[in-house]
Amino acid sequence: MQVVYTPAHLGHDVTVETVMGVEIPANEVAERAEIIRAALDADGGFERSEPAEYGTAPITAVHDPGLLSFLEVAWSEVRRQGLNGAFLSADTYPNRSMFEGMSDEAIARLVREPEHAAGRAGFWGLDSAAPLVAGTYVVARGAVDVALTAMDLVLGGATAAYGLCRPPGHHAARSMYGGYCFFNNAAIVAEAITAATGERVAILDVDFHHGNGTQQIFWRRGDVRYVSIHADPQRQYPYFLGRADETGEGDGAGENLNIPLRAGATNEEYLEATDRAVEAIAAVPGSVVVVSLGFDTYGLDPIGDFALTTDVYHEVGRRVAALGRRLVILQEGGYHRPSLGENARAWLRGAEGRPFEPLPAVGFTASGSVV
Ligand code: Q9C
Ligand code: ZN
Repeated sequence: MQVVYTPAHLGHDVTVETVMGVEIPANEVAERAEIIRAALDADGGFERSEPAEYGTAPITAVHDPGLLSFLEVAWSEVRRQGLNGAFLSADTYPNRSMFEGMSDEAIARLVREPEHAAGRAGFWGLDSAAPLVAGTYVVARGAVDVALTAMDLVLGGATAAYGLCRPPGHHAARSMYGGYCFFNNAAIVAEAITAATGERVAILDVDFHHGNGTQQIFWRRGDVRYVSIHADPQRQYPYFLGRADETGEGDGAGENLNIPLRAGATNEEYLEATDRAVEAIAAVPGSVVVVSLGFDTYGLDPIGDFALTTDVYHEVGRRVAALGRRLVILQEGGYHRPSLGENARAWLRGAEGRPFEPLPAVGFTASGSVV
């Protein structure tokens, strides 16, 4: 399988984030992509390719051009406005209750982008968990290029291709960034596939979190089926979307399937959910599936609460590939760095029908010697 990767992701150099007002070391860091890249190199069974450049047209096919313009200038505005923070996050958000009782016309007129960078971050952002830094815009554009390059490998005849996207994408909605995501790589690819082929497309989202952005973008679409297995939003981010009764509207009625799972979900429960998800995809026509692949479902993930082990990723990859459809596999989350490389190898080898044997763990001590 081809692995699309670019070292350009290093420019989105995030070191800290805030969670509920407390500063912590960032979860979505550059090392994640480097660990996966190194593990797939060490495997020997994967080939690497560089992304091509696709420009902004595929992005504005699913995102508000205003979001793109904001992200493009956000960091230079931070510095122009004399803000000295390590990253940009919002000051206030336009909470829906701020406008309670006002007419739709009034709201349409009043809810607009202010000048202050921290107000603009509130206008376009979902939460404080997507640190925006100097390199973010260029790197987020690069992640889209990685995803579209993987798509083109598949449209060109490959059975599957893997895009090592960083930053991830599935929390980004048409007019919103958030949750470590800036552009919705999977949604951009799904839209581009429908445009190129005229076929229906399915998106299977197996990140630990609900892909609220992907769901929102395709909510009314009859040609894109979104199926997601994730932590119940009663207890986990993004809290306000991801419940089982969200099924789509209009042409999209019945095209959205959410499978929320309990805390502590086991391999067995996860495979049951996988079978349901795969069945929902097999039920409608189409020859390509876009996979939003996250490893924050792993038992030791610092922000997840499932109990999965590496073996189950091999089996999930195998069951998804057994659909007999071509796969554009795009990296989303996964924050337990010691397991990321093996989990990615297991999933992708499963998708290729290859067996999985663990590679001996290689670590480095503080003095630099191999252990
Ligand atoms: N207590 C992705 O996995 N909130 N995004 C973390 C931890 C943000 C996750 C809070 C989670 C975003 C792509
Ligand atoms: Zn996630």
